[in-house]
Order: sequence, then C-alpha cells, then structure tokens
Amino acid sequence: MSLLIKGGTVVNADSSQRADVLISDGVIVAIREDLEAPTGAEVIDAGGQYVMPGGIDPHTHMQLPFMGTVASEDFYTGTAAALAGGTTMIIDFVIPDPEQPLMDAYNTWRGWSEKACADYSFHVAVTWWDESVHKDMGTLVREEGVNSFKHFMAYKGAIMAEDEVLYNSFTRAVELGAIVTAHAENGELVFQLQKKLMEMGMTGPEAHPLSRPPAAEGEAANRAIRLAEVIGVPLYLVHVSTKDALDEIIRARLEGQRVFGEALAGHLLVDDSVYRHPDFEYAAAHVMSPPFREKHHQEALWKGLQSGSLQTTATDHCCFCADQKAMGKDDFTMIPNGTAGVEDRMAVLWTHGVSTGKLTKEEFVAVTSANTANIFNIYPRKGRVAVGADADIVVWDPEASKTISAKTHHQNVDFNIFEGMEVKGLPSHTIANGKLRFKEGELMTNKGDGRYIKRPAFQPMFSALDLAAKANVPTPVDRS
Ligand code: URQ
Ligand code: ZN
Ligand code: ZN
Repeated sequence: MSLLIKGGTVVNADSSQRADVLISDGVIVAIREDLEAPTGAEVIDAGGQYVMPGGIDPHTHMQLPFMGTVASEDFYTGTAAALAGGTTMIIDFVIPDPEQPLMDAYNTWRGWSEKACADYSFHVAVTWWDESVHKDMGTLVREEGVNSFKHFMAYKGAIMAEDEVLYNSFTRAVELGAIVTAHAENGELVFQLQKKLMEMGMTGPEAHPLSRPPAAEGEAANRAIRLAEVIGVPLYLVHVSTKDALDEIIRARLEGQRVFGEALAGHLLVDDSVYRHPDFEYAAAHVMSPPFREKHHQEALWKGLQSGSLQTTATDHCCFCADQKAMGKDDFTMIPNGTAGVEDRMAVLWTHGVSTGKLTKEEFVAVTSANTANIFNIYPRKGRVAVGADADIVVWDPEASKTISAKTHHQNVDFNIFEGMEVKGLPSHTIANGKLRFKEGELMTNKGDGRYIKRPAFQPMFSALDLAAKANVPTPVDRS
C-alpha cells in the first residue's frame, strides 16, 4: 500500500524543503521533488500546504478513573479526535492506586488502550513505595519499554507522592535509565487552603484557583528540581502553568541540569477569569489542576516556548461532562479536575503561535512533536519526516479556518475550553502508520489500528549524566 504526498513543503524542527513524500507499508521511503506515484498509489495533493510530523501529545488521560468518576473520553474516541486535529500519537498515564501493584495497573491500562486508533505509549505513575514497586519499575523499563515515571506531588489522600516516595522512585529511575516527570503542586498546601476556603463558605469553582496559588507550584517545582539534581535524574515537569515554576526551570537549566518543561495549550490561552463566571457549569467546566492563571503567566509561558526554556506542548486531555462536574456543586474540591484539548492543540498553537510570529513553523514542529520524541527517546522514528521514520504525517493547510465548538468537535465531552475561538491553520490530511485517517473533515478510523510504542531507556542524555557523575565524585583530599 503506497501513498504519495505531492507538491508540499516538508517542515521539520530544524529545516524545511519543497519535496514530495512517498510512503510504503507504514514507513516513509522517499523524500524529494518530482516523485512519481507508483502504480496503484493513493496521491494527496499538498500544494500550498506543509507536510509535518504528526503531533505527539505527551499528556492525556483517556478514560481515567478519577475523583469518584471516569473521564468521558476513551482510548478510541480520544485518539480519533487527536487524528482529526493532526496528532498521531499520545503518551497517556498508568496511575496505580496506592498499594496497587504497578504491573496490575499497567496491564489494566494496556487492556483499555487496545481500542486506540492511533499510536500510544504510557508514563507510569509511582504513587506509593515498597520493594515490589522497585521491582515492577525494572520490569516496566526492561520488558515493557516504559522510560518515564510520573509523580503527583498534589492530590493528598489519593495519589500524592511524599518526598520519601519521590526519593526512592527518582533513585530507581536513574538506575534504570528512565526519566522522571512530576505534577508539581504542594499537595499539603493545596489541601489546607481547600479546607480553609470551604470553612469560609467559599464552596464554588471561584475558590479553585485560590486553593492552588502560583507559590504552590513554584515550591513543588523547585523541590522536584532539587531532588532530581542531587539524585542525578533527568526531570520533566508537566503542565507548567506559572512564571514561578518556569523561573525554577530556567535557573536549573542555566546550571546545566537536565530539566524539561511542558506547556498546555489551555494554560497558554485561557485565563483565570473563567472561574469567576456566574454560571456554575461554565466555571466548573474549567476546573483542572494547576488552574488557568492570570494573563502574565501566559505571557511567561509563551516566552518559555520561544526561548527554549519550555520544550513541549500538551493538553492534559482529561474530560468530564457537566453531570460529572456537578458532583462538586456544593463543594468545589469535589469537582472532577480536567479539561479537553487533544483535538485543538495544534490549531490553537498555529493560530496564536505561528500566525502571530511567536514561533516559526519549524519551532511549531519542535514543540508539538519533535522535542517530545527526543525527550522520550523515540526520535527520529517519531517526530520527523525522514526516510525510515514511521509515516505519521499531518498535511497542514495554513489557509483553512474554522470556529472551535463543542457542537462540532470530535471529542467525547460536552464542553470546549476554546469554544468560539476562530483558528486559521488546520490539518487537511492526517496519515497514521502510513494510512490516511483524516481527510478534509472526515475521519476514517478503526478501533485497534493504534500500536503500543515502546520507548527505550538510556536516552542519549544519560551518557552525559554518567560522565558528569563521574566528574563530580568527591575525591578524598590527601591531607598527609
Ligand atoms: O492532574 C492531572 O494531570 C490529571 C489528574 C488530570 N486533571 C487535571 O486537572 N490536570
Ligand atoms: Zn497533573
Ligand atoms: Zn495530567
């Protein structure tokens, strides 16, 4: 089965060129001008369009059991919506309950994800510790191709990892050649502020951001960074939402520490005024953690992407419908945390990033695909239009436009945080594993077409860490 993409401009994170792209059996086999279509090949006219690596969303939670309910998007509908937006791979999360064996949780999530229609992988959360966790982390890295472990520093009483768990897990991860990721909010501080606000009678969604001030994120980001520094493990901070956390990342990176940061499309474009909306349903639909912030934090995050201090963009796609959000009608701490975005990330980033001159089209590829592939060690199989790479490609029409709405999106949720936003720049075709899956507004997906993608340990940066560790070993001073 061959597919030829003709007349487009290939855009990678480091360069662009006018070239045709020939695909055969799921792999890119030729990239050059004036390629001829083999007999029987399907031909896509990409004239005036960009041919880019399919987006990789490093942060989704399809059908996540959370806060007494289950996210409304499952692995099939969620990966279909991703394809409709030009994203061809997701990295989701296995989140064991405390005391639940990691391998049990991993096998449960692998079962759920079999229906995916685009490629997927998993970060595995370490939510507790004993010798079995130490052992299961080894199995996950060596046999299952997991090379990243997640830590929730928030959600006290549920999945929050205290410092002892962080220390043990970070130490085990670096031994295995895996990187650690963290949801950085001080869970104790959030818990106490939630209690105080409820006691003061502030029970509505307007209290949500008040219970999670920027300082709660800045402190936890610094704590995770400092632990990672001493233990010597590369650290990836998910959904960086504040200048407070970004400043900690910049300080560490200037010292040469391997720290990476992720920005959510939502945090780049939605501000905290949404929580003061008089309608409960509207305000509650925006409850996610960390919360949407004041505008100056958004400006800092954009500068973080432009300067390379933040490397990736994601969505934290974790959907709850109005009836689920209503669980917190009288107590904002009971509103299931999460919002959607997997379908809209690339269009909103193009419209507000590339079209405004904040990002070049090459930087767009870097922050929507290539950098994630690099950090999680699947580059250039993923994240690059290159001969030999997986044929995960989005044909991007910079002139196409639409108005985002829950009425028309493919996401299985009744709200869209970008409702009413005009976007210009959309996928005309999305190709996943060499097959055309989205064409001019139509999805052509099948349950099970997605593949589980193993991610090798010991990403190249680990060799630098070894050398650095050797160089820093304190040598006994000869005082004879
Ligand atoms: O914290 C997360 O990343 C998960 C539980 C999704 N919910 C959210 O509010 N971000
Ligand atoms: Zn989180
Ligand atoms: Zn998340």
